[in-house]
Amino acid sequence: MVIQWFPGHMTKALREMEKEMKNIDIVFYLLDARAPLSCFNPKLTQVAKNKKIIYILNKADLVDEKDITRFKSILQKQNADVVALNSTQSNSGKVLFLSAKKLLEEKVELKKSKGINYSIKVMVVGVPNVGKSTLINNMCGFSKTTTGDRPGVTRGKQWVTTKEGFLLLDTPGTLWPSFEEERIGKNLAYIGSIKDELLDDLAFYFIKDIVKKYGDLLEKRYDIKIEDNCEILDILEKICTSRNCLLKNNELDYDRCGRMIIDDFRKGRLGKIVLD
Ligand SMILES: Nc1nc2c(ncn2[C@@H]2O[C@H](COP(=O)(O)OP(=O)(O)O)[C@@H](O)[C@H]2O)c(=O)[nH]1
Ligand SMILES: [Mg+2]
Repeated sequence: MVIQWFPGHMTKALREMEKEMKNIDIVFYLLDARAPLSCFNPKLTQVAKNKKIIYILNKADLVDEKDITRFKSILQKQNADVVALNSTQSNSGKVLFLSAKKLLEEKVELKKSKGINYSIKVMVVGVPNVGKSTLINNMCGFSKTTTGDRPGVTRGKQWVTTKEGFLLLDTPGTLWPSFEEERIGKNLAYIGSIKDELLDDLAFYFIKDIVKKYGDLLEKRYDIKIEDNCEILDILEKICTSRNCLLKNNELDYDRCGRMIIDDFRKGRLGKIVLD
């Protein structure tokens, strides 16, 4: 599978984030809990260097607790705070105020001693579609920024203030010019960080990548039976047939079927699946 995309506007966004970084106290680095290691953007990590970081395993509701524990222990090796979150659950973002305040206690206290009521400034970063805007809305307690289940919904600079006196900066999702491994690119595509129009046969590769570990989830969701050594195309065909994905001439509609499978995965309807 060849993944092509044009990171031009993302390069610009990264440059703007780099400029803004000097005003920032802390970075909330969002990672999709289903593929957190694939979500690590080397460019972003570079931009956020020397900053206090909280890693957020977002969409934690879509994975098992044991995977959260595994990812937490990997990330904690980087000497950073890690918080698992479901940003769609109201008030779940509250824990982040506490974590951030703790990390910045010294600065806030110092300002206080000078009579300044300091607002902690947070930059919220992560690949497209990881839930940045959803988290910000959650922390504000109402819908301030635009969210959507596709990359590139957030454009331009958006600061918002919370009741707790935090200033949050939403940022456009950023990718990077080349993936070290094809697997990373594919994982980012499955979780919706890369525009779907750029990808052919996504569902084919998705099934191929997960069938060994999660074949039973496919069987259950689509009411099919997957024999050992079954070809991937056969599995797609079974799903097509079972879901009645047909073209006008009664041929199987693999495209529609593929979109359905990917959408089911993204919304968590297939069950709890991790890719990393
Ligand atoms: N299940 C689940 N879905 C989430 C979570 N956070 C965000 N989403 C969904 O992911 C999609 C992308 O969210 P958005 O905030 O626009 O991502 P952004 O591109 O990083 O700003 C939306 O459909 C959200 O409803 C979460 O914690 N759990
Ligand atoms: Mg957004």
